[in-house]
Amino acid sequence: MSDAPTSHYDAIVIGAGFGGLYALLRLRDGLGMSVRGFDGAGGVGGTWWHNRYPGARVDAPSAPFYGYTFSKELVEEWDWTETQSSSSDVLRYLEHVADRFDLRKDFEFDTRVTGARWDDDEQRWTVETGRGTRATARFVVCATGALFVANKPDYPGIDDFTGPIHHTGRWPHEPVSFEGKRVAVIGTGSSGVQAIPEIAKSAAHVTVFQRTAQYALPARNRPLALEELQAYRDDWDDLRESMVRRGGWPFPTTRQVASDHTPAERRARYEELWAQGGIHLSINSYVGVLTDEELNREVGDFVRDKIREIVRDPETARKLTPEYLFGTKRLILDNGYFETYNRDNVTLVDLREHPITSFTATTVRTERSEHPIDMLVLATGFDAVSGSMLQLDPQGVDGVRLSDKWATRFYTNLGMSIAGFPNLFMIHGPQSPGVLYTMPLGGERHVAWIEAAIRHLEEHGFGAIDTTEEAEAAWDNEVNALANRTLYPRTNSWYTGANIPGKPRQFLAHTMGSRYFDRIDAIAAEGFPGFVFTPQRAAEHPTPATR
Ligand code: NA7
Repeated sequence: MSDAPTSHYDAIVIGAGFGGLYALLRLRDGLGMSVRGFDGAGGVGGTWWHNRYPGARVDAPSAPFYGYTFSKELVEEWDWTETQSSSSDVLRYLEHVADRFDLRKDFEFDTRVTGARWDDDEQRWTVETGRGTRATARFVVCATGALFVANKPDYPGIDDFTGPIHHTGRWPHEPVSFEGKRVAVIGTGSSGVQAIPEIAKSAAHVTVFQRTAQYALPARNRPLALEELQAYRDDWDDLRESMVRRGGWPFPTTRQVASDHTPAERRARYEELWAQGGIHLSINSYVGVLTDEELNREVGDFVRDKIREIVRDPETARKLTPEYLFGTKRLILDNGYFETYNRDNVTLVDLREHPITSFTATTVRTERSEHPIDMLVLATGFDAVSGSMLQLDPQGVDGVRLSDKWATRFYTNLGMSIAGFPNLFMIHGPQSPGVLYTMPLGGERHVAWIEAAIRHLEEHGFGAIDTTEEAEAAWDNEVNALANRTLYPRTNSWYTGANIPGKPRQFLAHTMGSRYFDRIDAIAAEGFPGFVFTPQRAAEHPTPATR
């Protein structure tokens, strides 16, 4: 590490998205600590700072549920405008939160943390930033984002392409015009499916390069009437309680068993839920869509039929029809995705039939065809969940690097703590519910646990909290066993790490959010079994820079 001047804090928070903002707030105002936040972006927002591609929207139960729940005043005062919030609305909301709780002054933006090293004698972390500065702190909270490290394909010649290349997960902040342009889009996950209809509205031509056909359910986004929002506010305590009890989902999920209905009745139910939009078809049709293969295939068949109904050209419809088990990749909520293929200016290339072979300065080539293009949009996703922690690559006890510890498998305890990396906490880390739960609420609950752990440590005069490899192995077994009860692991997806060449194959999320959060609350209440506390070593800590 360099000889840069060093500032000292009680805690450092990395990331200014939902999780990081709330972590800073609680550690600063709840624990009275001096806290410094860092983010490589130019402002608050985290994922929402970077994912500003056209059409970007929340793909979970949205307004007002995709927002903080800790402050009723905040719920009362923020007027969400649509049922599926757009990325710009979420960003405005987070800017409002940052101002309302005076969080900006404690963050350094445009400042990426490039390294973090634990000193076992001092019981402190030292972090180094891309600006050449250094800071130390007793605690580091990594709110580094589950969808942060962009996955960029390395097709032969891609760097020879002379037109603009935009990754959806690193979208420019200046407006991007598609007017009159021939645009290639690679990737049809949520980002591609959301962006393609918007790009097609003004581009001269859009050629979509699809590796896997996807299920997408109609989002049926619409303006959120103030009366509707007010009804949610009036009912807020119950709705929040419902989210806590039901895996982050604010409404009752179905208890209906498929075999109690005839095939015709089931079909009618699917139609109703399709018309309703959102993820209802998955969670409100029948119990077990993600565990019962027969039911899953039936729901999948229903969506396949819908695609064939919507897309007029039968060959295009065939290519767009997914084969994998319904819902085992992230379910996509779309706004006119399949309809877009009925436009004259949209062409679909199936990469399974015609793989991309190379790029030239002005074209994309497949084995069969060459496509002249003016712009390339990469909607190719992320090195999800573990990628941002590995990019940080902290060094724990004895200088062990996380990249070595995680070379073949991502071990954690509770998805928040890593053995050999004391006083370092992750929000939405691997093996926590993360992306399978409503993320703002999940982040709040992680922060509450971290706050309780630090409080416990302070009250007992401990200097460090760590976990053990035994606890990690037990946690790994539990997360795996739960995942194996579902159909998720049967499909290659970013949930299993399969989208990144060479990444360890492992189901990256805890599948039962409510059970998980009850469990971590109980662990905190029981004095943190599975964790090891070390007495404070340093007689005195460096004076914090700010308080
Ligand atoms: P996703 O869901 O990972 O989608 C990425 C898409 O890009 C998907 O269709 C991939 O096909 C495709 N892909 C990835 N690499 C390549 C290469 N090398 N060549 C061709 N196609 C490729 O990322 P998103 O950004 O759409 O969504 C991520 C999450 O953000 C989403 O779930 C929401 O929660 C928000 P594949 O299916 O792997 O065959």
